[in-house]
Amino acid sequence: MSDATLDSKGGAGPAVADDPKRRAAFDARVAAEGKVEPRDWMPEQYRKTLIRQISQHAHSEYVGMLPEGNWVTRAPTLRRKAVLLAKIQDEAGHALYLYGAAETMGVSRAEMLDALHEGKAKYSSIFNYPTLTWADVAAIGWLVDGAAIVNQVALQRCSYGPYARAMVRICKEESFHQRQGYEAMMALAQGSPDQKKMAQDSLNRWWWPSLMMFGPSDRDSPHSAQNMAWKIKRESNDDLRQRFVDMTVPQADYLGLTMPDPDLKWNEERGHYDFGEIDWDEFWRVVKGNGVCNRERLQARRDAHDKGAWVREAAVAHAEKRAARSLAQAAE
Ligand code: FAQ
Repeated sequence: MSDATLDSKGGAGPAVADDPKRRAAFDARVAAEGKVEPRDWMPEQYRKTLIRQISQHAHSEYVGMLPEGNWVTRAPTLRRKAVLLAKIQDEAGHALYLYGAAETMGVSRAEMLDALHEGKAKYSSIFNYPTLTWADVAAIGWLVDGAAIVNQVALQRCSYGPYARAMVRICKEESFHQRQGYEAMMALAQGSPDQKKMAQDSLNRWWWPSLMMFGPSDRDSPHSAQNMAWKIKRESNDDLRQRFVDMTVPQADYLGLTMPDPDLKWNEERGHYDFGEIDWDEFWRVVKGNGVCNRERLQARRDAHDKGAWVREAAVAHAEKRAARSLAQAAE
């Protein structure tokens, strides 16, 4: 990206002058549910917002491999290990689709990764919690992938074409992730008393952080109004969170597990579950880099990046050698 620079939040893009005529055409296309494609004119703020959101989303998939990776060598059976490995590889694939989608907006992968490694770009708060037991791997599949799907199904209708299309495949894969997590949780919940206790403990620790994945409440969400108007976001943080609660409570009931929320109850009038207040102090603490695992996660990513430097250098050297060879052949 030669003509674009990253701002402090990882936003980028060439300086495109606002143009009322093009702006009106853009607004009309978005209003008519048309897709915006990479070569189309778009407001500079639309581009920056999408680079921020898509790159944060990519970083979440990328960092999100770490908590589960912690259990690959300790999965209880060969079958569980094979499934877990496949799932983690899927997350790496999701990061790649998403980095690719963000690149179509004129930011390079190296710039996005620098922003992550320097702590300038965010990634989902959920991945800053530790995976203490095997049940946490099950809980991630059931709850974290479950929450991710609810959010991402809505993003399939995002106005930016490459992001919306990436979401279609990602949702299919997340759906398999959620099912395998629920199935692993069921094995524990229906197992020995110790296994059931482990499942319950895991639900107790992951429930509230999963609700935080949907972001701040609508009244405290600075980006929501503009993102909804541009149809980047199709449903509000609170509406999606409510959908996740309504969907997940019966699943916990079926497992015979108890939600760690004394205020949780069905509200006949609303047709939804009421639930307790989220600890927003904890949310912002984690988002600002001070959760239990923030430092460890970033260090792990930086180390992996440094260790992979020789691969990137070798790939570039190989590409240069091939290019030089074809030039020489063409000159013969
Ligand atoms: N964590 O005004 P809003 C997954 C930030 S994928 C950290 O509401 P917006 C797969 C937000 O960025 C999970 N930061 O912002 C998997 C903004 O910060 P900024 C990731 C958060 O964008 C499963 C500020 O707070 N999914 O799990 C969080 O309109 C298992 C104000 O917030 C996505 O990224 C948070 N939870 O709405 C992988 C989906 N929430 O930039 C491995 C795409 C908010 O102003 C294993 N993203 N913030 O400094 C979105 O849908 C939206 O960006 C939201 C936030 C809903 C996350």
